[in-house]
Amino acid sequence: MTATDGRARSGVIDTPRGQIRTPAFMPVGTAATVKAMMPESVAATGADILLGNTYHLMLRPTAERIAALGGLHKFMNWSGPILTDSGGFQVMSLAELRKLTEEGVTFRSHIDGSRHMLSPERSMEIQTLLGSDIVMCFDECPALPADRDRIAESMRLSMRWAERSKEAFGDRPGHALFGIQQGGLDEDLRGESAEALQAIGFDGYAVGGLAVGEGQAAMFGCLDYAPQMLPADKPRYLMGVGKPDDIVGAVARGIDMMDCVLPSRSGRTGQAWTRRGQVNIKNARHADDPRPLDEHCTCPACRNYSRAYLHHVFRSGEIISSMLLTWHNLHYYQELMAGMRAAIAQGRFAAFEATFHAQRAEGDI
Ligand code: PRF
Ligand code: ZN
Repeated sequence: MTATDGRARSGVIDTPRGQIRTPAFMPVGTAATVKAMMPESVAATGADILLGNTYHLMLRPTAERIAALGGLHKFMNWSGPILTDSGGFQVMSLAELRKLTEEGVTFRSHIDGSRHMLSPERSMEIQTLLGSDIVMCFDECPALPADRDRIAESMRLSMRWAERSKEAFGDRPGHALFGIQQGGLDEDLRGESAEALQAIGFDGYAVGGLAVGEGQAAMFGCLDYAPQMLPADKPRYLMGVGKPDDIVGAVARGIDMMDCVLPSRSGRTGQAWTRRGQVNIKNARHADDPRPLDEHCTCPACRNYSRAYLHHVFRSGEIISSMLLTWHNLHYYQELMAGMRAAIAQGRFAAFEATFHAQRAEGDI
């Protein structure tokens, strides 16, 4: 950690594959690609690290095939750090015929119906085969709302799985293993989970189990206490978050890393994110507009194309529409992170937050 401002932190995580400047946003490269982007373009937006998924890659093309081809970095042509999620969360949201036991989870692939198994041991094996730099523990994330007994039982299972994950991960210099705090919106359960993880000992700690339907106010309520329960001298990663205002609020509460499909996914559905909020490029009001999406943005979509063009290629279903809007959205997210890092370093994070909200309140021009 090089600077703090209130609860917000900024710093650098050193890995053998390069530095991760924090607060960091990790673009999602689920299927060994950040959809619609060349890896060098993703790097040009300012991303230091990508996220990959155990669940998708184990099904297709398989972890064993990627390992035989030299690992995920070489396979997808990304030389920077990669964090991989452990698969449990994706099994619960995507797979069919899931069966959860103490051992792990069996399920059918959403692609071809084939049967598979994931456990802490198998998840560690797959993430090792992929060559992941930051490996996530195998956990279970219950959907909210759920009753307290269900959340407690699930969290304790995740803590037993965290211990098995650590044992199976072993000692791998240059590779990190992160624990995942669970416990829903219950402060005592979050505390119990944080203690269990610290007793095992991890290189970093994630806050899991949020952004699963509880809403921003409830999520921020939990983030008012949950990150502080985790060690101050290790990275804190909020999984699967979020919209720009979620990200700013999370950083204000002590989060260092985040990932979300939102900037890339919404780029493919005609949604752009700018300093002034959300813009739907499909809207007819853009059809004759010669101005860029955001006159202050330096991304290729804003430097070289009009709103009218972006509107036209989206309406025509042209591939360049996804490419340009995804690039813009990822660029905007990385600029937001860079702005927060600078503000924290200079002790003006509160002013940064105020400007961020004021600009959004003005709305799209
Ligand atoms: N656990 C894991 N991955 C996740 C989550 C979790 O709780 C979430 C919750 N927002 C997103 N991705 N392993
Ligand atoms: Zn732009």
